[in-house]
Amino acid sequence: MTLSEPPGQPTRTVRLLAAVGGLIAGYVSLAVADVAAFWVRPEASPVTAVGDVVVDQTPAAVKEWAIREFGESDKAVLLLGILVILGVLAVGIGLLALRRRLLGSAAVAAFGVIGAVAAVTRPDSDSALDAVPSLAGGAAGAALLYGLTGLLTRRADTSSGAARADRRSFLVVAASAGLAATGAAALARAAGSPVEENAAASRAALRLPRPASPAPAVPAGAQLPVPGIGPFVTPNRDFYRVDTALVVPRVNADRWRLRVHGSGVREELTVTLRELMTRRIVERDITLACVSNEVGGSLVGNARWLGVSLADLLREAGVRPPSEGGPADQLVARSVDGMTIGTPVEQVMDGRDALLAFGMNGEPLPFAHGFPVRMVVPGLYGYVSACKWIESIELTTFAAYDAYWVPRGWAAQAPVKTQSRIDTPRALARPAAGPVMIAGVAWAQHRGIRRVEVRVDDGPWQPARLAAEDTVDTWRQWVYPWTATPGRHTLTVRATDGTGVTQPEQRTDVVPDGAQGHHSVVVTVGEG
Ligand SMILES: Nc1nc2c(c(=O)[nH]1)N[C@H]1C(S)=C(S)[C@@H](COP(=O)(O)O)O[C@H]1N2
Ligand SMILES: [Mo]
Repeated sequence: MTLSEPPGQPTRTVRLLAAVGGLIAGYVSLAVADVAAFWVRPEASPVTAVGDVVVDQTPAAVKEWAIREFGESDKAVLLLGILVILGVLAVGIGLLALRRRLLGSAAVAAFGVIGAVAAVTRPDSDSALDAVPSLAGGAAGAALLYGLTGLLTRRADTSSGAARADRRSFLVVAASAGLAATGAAALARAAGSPVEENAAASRAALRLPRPASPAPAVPAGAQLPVPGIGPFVTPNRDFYRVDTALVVPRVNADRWRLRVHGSGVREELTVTLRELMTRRIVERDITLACVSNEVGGSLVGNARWLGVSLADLLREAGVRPPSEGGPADQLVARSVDGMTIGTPVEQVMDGRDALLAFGMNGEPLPFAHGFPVRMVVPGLYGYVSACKWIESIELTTFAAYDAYWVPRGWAAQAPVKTQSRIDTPRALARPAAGPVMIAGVAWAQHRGIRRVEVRVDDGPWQPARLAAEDTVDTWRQWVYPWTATPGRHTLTVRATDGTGVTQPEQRTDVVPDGAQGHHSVVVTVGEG
């Protein structure tokens, strides 16, 4: 024993090892829970369940900030944040265990209980089994920490040979547990989750029916031959993704059901995917936009959807829109992960192509985009229309029910606002003087785009050339050939929709019902 280390005070080495012990115990807890969740239900893993709770409790302003700062990586950032916090707590628990061995282990177990409570109280949890992964992880971590701390505290005399041997055992046990947990997690991942396997198989086996009502052919002139404008049809792999799901739900199409019920439903319906596919199949090009899309942003995409008419299905159930005296003005779609999306019944039944879609650009919906079935309604932002992984539709009223985003500060009703975006030249580009194509897209779903104009600096608004219109439900490309002169220039675009209304200049926030304002980019033109 050295003079600087009075008896009973653990040495720095021992404290360091205790911290490592805490981290390893935490890591093993998560890995064990993850492996168990693979078998029970991937969404029941504690980090996902707690993350889901955080997502649900996050105020609109923070969500908006997260999307702005991190875009589609917002979920990865959240999970990383949770892991960092858990790491810090694990170090603290490791050090605590050095003094209060049982209390340290109890703390690890308590985290397991927190994870279990989060997992079973998620809206998509329908079984107490969802508690198992967190509890198993907590128990494994608690036991490991108890054992490891024992090796550190067994001998009061930390400098004796026996104590050194204990520390070696500590390292061996810690490393073996860490490696075993990593190996088990890797094996589980490689083997694939048995819960998910049948979902993937059901998607692979799905044959899309031919449309009785095909989408009108896209006019050849809808895609402008200008480098730098995105494709008219957004490929599935590039299609933006926005949802609250930390783990993408993987629904087995063979077990999928959609229930239609509620106020004004004469005959409650439950349909399978097979039944849906025997109905009149409709194919349409529809541009989908997110309310969180900033002016100039990329949370918008255009796809060819295959599905059935939602209005037809509702009529069959006896539903009438409010204009025909129906009692329900809101349709609440609910997804398998508990999301609720409220859509005006009037718009769904006013003749527009509101779809229950199962196909996207020629393939079954990708899991991330709502497999097996989602809603798509032209002219409404995704959060009030485009429910993915849909499992029920309830007819109710806006007065009686607030869907998920409404208490979080977003409008209950949100038609898409007219928007236009400059895709090329990019912001801060340095084109050479001479001819430069200014080009991009404009959208005002279900109203259509009548005119796009471009302004250079403070000059007059000049008409851009519009690409051929596909339908009023799709975006429209435009191009303005500019003769660029040397120096710094601000390029601005504005669109006028099919009703003759031009985008206002004033920028507004995306909350509560979508951003307004003109998109502009600043470029510096070099000498020709
Ligand atoms: N189940 C579920 N459906 C959802 C959401 C969600 O979080 N959960 N997000 C909505 C939002 S905000 C948008 S913009 C669209 C995005 O659809 P996409 O991810 O296929 O582009 O899905 C909508 N449908
Ligand atoms: Mo959205």
